Amino acid sequence: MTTAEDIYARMQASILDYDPDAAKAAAREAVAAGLNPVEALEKGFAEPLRKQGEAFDRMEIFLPQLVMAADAMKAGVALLEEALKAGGGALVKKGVVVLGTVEGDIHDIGKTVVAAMLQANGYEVHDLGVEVPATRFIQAAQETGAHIIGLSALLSTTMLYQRDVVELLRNKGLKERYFVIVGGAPVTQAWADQIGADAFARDAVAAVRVLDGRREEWSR
Ligand code: B1M
Repeated sequence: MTTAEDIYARMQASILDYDPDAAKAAAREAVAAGLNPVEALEKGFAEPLRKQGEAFDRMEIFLPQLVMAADAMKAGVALLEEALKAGGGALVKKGVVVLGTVEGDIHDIGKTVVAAMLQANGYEVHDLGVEVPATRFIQAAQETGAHIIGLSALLSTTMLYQRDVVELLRNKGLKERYFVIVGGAPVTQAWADQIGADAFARDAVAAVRVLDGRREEWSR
């Protein structure tokens, strides 16, 4: 009998082997077996991808291999996305979010997962993509009537652009109008406090929990 651990092992192997077809097949298996898509994503794909990042750091693998590992994960995530979105089934629209990866940063996997989880839990999400300039976040928030601006950053250099967005909002007298949530691998609660963001979330599940828990602040 195939267990969840067998499926996770196949998912992990697909990332370590840089094999998008195997990633898709394993993700399909995870969905068919009814595994929790959040857990499958974390154990099956995110853990081995982080291992690849560490190997890259130690110069055991090179950038093209890291790109191939990420591409394999993206192929698998695309199949899990529907299951992630179906998970919440919320009928009430809780709020409008504009979300993107900040200027200078091309990492989009975590941001896409956050977008899927928020959508699954009743938020209307406008995903602005990657390398989004501060002015674009604000323009999109105004155009969509957003309550929340979500800023993802994966590099210790680009997290500085999260601060730029908060500062630009302040300079335009718009800071009180939007609830700003920040996240990404190098981002911490201390950083969020330092730059004056309203909230920090460590992962996609926490992002939903934080926004759900603080609704009165951003619907003010
Ligand atoms: Co990059 N990269 N990378 N990379 N990469 C990191 C971030 C790094 C830690 C790897 C390492 O060296 N060990 C390192 C950063 C070091 C630092 O600044 N401290 C690094 C580097 C250096 C670079 C380049 C500069 C390498 C180079 O060119 N020399 C370059 C940067 C290019 C650029 O952006 N300008 C680069 C490029 C790439 C690839 C293109 C190869 C690829 C990205 C492909 C893609 O996204 N399409 C890549 C990858 C895959 C990684 C690692 C290995 C994995 C990132 C990932 O997708 N994780 C990463 C190592 C690591 O993170 N430990 C690394 C899986 C994803 C599900 O998790 O993105 O953390 P994550 O998202 C989570 C949470 O962070 C959180 O929820 C998500 C889901 O649970 N979250 C939020 C994220 N955003 C949020 C927003 C929120 C709330 C929560 O609210 C709004």
